[in-house]
Amino acid sequence: MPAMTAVVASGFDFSQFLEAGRRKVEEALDGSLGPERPESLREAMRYSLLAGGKRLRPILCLASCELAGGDAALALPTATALEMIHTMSLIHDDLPAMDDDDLRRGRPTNHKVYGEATAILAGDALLTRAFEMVALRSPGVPPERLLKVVGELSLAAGAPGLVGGQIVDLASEGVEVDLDTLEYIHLHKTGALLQASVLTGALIGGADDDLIEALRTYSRAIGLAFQIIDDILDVTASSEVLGKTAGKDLTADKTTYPKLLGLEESKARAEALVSEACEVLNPWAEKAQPLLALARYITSRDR
Ligand code: GRG
Repeated sequence: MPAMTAVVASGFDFSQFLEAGRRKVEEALDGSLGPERPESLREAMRYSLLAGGKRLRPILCLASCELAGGDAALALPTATALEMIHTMSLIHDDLPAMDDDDLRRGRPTNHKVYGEATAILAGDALLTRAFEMVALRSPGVPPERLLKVVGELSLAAGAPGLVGGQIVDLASEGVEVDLDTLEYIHLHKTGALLQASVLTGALIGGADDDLIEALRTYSRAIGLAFQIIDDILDVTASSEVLGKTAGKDLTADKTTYPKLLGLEESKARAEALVSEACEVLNPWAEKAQPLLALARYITSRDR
């Protein structure tokens, strides 16, 4: 069990919150697929989507919707969409043309089981289903809010986000990379979708401009912190615990925070970012307990 059992001083039980969130998300994900044809496509989509994972992005989305005063149930289709985009990015990232990995979420990667062509198409189908979830399967949310959600998801998934970050990441293998470039990679490859997770929830919940601005700062900081910790875990944790191949950054000759700054300084950076993220939510202190605890979880997690 990862380090997630802390009960925050106010009586907020983070462990319970996380478990309840995960259950809700798992159920929604399970009901989100179908009726894809042929069956092999649906199987490949389900294989990766329902393979577990921390479900951090959908949980951030639901928590942020509630902080904005919205009903989290209305954000569930978008939360599902975020996990679909994330899963697609993992399937594509594992392909031989990218990170070329054979272990993900504790099981063989999608292309190892279904072949490269089906894995690419299963990722494509998840990406497009994500937008379907928002546009066609989000009853009760005003269309103007959904339009903004579609905008945020497009920016996060495309060239201004994941794709842009991934391209620079791939181009940086075996090359000396400075801290600015590394931050660019982390903020785009990983941070963009975490930021979209927080912002889309807030938009659905009807957040005002002040809260959106604060959440923009919060999510940028936790997004960067998340990837710094990912870099650290790649060095310090085992493949068994991570559910993916440990030590991959070294093998692929990637520049990481530990490589540039060392383990201690990298951890300190991540912790400083989390403090910054929490501080900006001060005006919403009590209602923001879930987001504050999620930020702290990012630096205390062990997988
Ligand atoms: C095709 C539109 C399109 C985009 C794909 C392949 C790609 C572009 C981007 C790669 C993005 C990527 C895989 C970034 C790494 C992000 C990361 C830290 C993943 C691990 O997230 P966790 O720890 O994993 O939340 P779980 O399994 O817990 O969900």
